[in-house]
Amino acid sequence: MVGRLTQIIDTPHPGTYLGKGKIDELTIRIGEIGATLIVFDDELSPAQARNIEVATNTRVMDRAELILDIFATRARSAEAKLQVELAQLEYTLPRLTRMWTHLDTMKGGIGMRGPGETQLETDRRLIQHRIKVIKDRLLDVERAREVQRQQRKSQFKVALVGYTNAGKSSILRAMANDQEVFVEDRLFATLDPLTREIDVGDGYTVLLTDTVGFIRKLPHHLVASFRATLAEAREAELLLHVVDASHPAWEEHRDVVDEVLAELGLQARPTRLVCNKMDLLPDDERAGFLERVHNLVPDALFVSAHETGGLESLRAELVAAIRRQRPIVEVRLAAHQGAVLATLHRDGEVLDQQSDGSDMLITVRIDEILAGRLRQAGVDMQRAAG
Ligand SMILES: Nc1nc2c(ncn2[C@@H]2O[C@H](COP(=O)(O)OP(=O)(O)OP(=O)(O)O)[C@@H](O)[C@H]2O)c(=O)[nH]1
Ligand SMILES: [Mg+2]
Repeated sequence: MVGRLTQIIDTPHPGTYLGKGKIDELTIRIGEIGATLIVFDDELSPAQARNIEVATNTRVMDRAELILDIFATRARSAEAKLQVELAQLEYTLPRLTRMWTHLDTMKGGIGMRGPGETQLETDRRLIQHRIKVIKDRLLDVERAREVQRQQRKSQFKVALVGYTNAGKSSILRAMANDQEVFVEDRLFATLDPLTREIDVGDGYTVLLTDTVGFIRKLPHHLVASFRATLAEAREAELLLHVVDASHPAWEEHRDVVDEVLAELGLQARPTRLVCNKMDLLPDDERAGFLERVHNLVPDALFVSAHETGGLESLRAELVAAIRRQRPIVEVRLAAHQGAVLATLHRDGEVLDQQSDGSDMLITVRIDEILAGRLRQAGVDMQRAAG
């Protein structure tokens, strides 16, 4: 970066975002420092970007395009690559004319079609076709995922969500004791949802899923194309909202994440706030931080993915959540209740099965929905200890 220019504006200029004076100032600065690219930390309309490019004679990139570029370099799985490409194409479509401005001069007289225009239409069609192909492929991936999900139906599902760089992958890595989980000190290290089975102690396991990080002013194309990926989060019975406790703007980050969760229709999902990187908080800030969080979110957890034992409170909370949401029951079935037995095996997690005379005694972990169904059907069922 060679320079920075800021302006506080109530309403951006519809044509050029910045006012005329600021555009002139920008043009002069560009000439002085020899900048070759202008990056705007906001989303520009296609026309605004084009007008600024023309006025300054310099390539313009807005916040959305920059984030899309970063995503493109991070995408590793075929699915993530498709999602990023889709978002990029959808971003490009209304901006196509910009690329053909150099052909404007070749345009003929009034009412004639210039070569630029024809090319533009061809490009538009090609892009629209490609968008359709990608959407179809993503649907296939989504179906395959759905099958996988069905197979893991009975397990307790938890998803890590949060602002980029909060430490979601680090938590998954530490909990799963899996060094292959990718962690890096950069934005959007994770694009693909990754699920690991985690032993949380006391004989309980959970399926923990890591998800793509959120960011302020996330381009809406990206939110749309990552909706499928975030379907994993939608499946979760518990969301762990991870924040970086050492980041000065953590409260703002938390609000952004809450907004995106609401956009995804997940605002009512059981959620725990997990304040990570507690090891980075200076001692003199610790008390103030704890008090602030306790006032905002009384049941928040405080953890460190880097310290030994730094995730114990989270493990304990996961055990407690399973106990609350997934009780283990003992079911007594008579010989004629084979259908119930089949249901327990299909929708529950059978832990033990013994015969008691002509009856069957089954110890099974079930969710509230199945418990309700069994109760209604008058099945002999008792909550087991543990
Ligand atoms: N000191 C300290 N650093 C941490 C902790 N947790 C994560 N980090 C560091 O924070 C950075 C980001 O960690 P990630 O786990 O990649 O963060 P993320 O939330 O998965 O980020 P995205 O995938 O970009 O959304 C890495 O450099 C980690 O080593 C922690 O508890 N303490
Ligand atoms: Mg990550």
